[in-house]
Amino acid sequence: MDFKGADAARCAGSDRILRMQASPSALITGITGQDGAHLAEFLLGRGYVVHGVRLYSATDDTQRLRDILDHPRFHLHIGDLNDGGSLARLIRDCAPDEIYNLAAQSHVHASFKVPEATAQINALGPLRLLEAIRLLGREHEIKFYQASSSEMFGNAPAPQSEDTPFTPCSPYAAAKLYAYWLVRNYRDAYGMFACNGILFNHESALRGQEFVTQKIARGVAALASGHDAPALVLGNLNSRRDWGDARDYVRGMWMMLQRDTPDDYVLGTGQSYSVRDFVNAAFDAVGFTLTWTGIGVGETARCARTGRLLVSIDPSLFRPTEVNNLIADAAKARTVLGWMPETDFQTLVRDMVAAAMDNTQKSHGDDDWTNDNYARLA
Ligand code: NDP
Ligand code: GDR
Repeated sequence: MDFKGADAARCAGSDRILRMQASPSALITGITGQDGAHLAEFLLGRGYVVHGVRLYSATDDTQRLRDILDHPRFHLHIGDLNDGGSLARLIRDCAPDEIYNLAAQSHVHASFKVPEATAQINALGPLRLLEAIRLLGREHEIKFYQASSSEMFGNAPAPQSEDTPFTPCSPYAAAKLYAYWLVRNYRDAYGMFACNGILFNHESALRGQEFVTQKIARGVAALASGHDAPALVLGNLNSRRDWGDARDYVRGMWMMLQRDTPDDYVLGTGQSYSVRDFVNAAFDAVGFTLTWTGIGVGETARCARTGRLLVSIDPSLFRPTEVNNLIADAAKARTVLGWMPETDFQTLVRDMVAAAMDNTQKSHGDDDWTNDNYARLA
């Protein structure tokens, strides 16, 4: 071995020893999103050094990270799933023990409008990450988590488990399915510790406002506050989802990477509710009872007491193809990982509406809001 090689081996060896003694470290792509923020907080709580990857942005996109930005074990880096070089550099420089690939164009309806961009990020992005790990020679050191999705099941009969055949119904789901198979292939071909978490819908106060749960929570809070808010305009009310709490799901991601062998796991609650159920529960949380009339795009909901219009339908919000009914069979995660969700549907809805209320209240400077206030205004 020449001097350079011996020196490099010594450095690599001491680096490994240092890392064994130091805190575990994780690289999270999609750090500015809902799951990125919750996972970072969870891992910091477990003593990790956390490297978060965000897109370059001229505006401040770190709102969800405000509580951890100054944490001494948290580091923010610029990177892009569309830029393989940036990913390789980050993996080399941060030398993480675990990588969580959460970055995505994550909006299903938007994927019909920007299918090529969606494929670049959601399908080829994970490929770039896996190749970077392999080309850096770290395929036997880094554990890799891929954010796969229940959308990959499409309209396969419910409940859906790891053994259910996939029938993707959108460019988003098709791109995620490519990444899913890639993870399995890199596991088999190169012996990588790579896992797919096939996660059903999970929500929180940090959920993006374009997703239906947050749209409903914020719309209800605005209507309940009485600040001249317009009625909530929604698309398909009949689709059913298995909605859980994001904080339960980021714990599940971590649990997958703590096993001795890599595998794929479904995470979900096993309960499904329609979008209409979510609307009813959200209005119920502020003391409104709804009266529904009409069918299809003519359906509306009014306040049962005052007759005020609260919900109407816009056909442009329907998707070209819809996923009708998702219900998780998470038995494998329960038995192998010991994972169980801790928040039920009613609590999730109430928490999201309460958080939306707080925001509405702060932005309008109100200070005395109770359910009775809201009910009086309806
Ligand atoms: P979000 O949409 O909240 O977050 C996605 C993140 O990816 C954002 O930080 C976004 O940055 C970032 N991003 C987008 N494009 C790129 C890119 N080219 N390079 C680097 N980063 C990029 O999603 P969630 O947190 O809800 O979901 C996390 C992951 O889990 C996603 O992959 C999603 O598809 C998947 N998933 C989510 C489920 C859910 O119910 N939440 C269920 C199953 C799977 P910016 O905000 O700046 O655009
Ligand atoms: P989804 O979440 O597509 O399941 O993907 P979303 O909240 O967008 O839609 C859920 C259901 O609600 C119906 N819907 C509406 N949806 C939105 N966004 N806006 C509306 O106004 C509206 N009205 C009705 C939709 O048609 C759909 O049936 C989420 C994302 O987080 C993905 O990244 C993730 O992979 C899956 O969950 C699991």
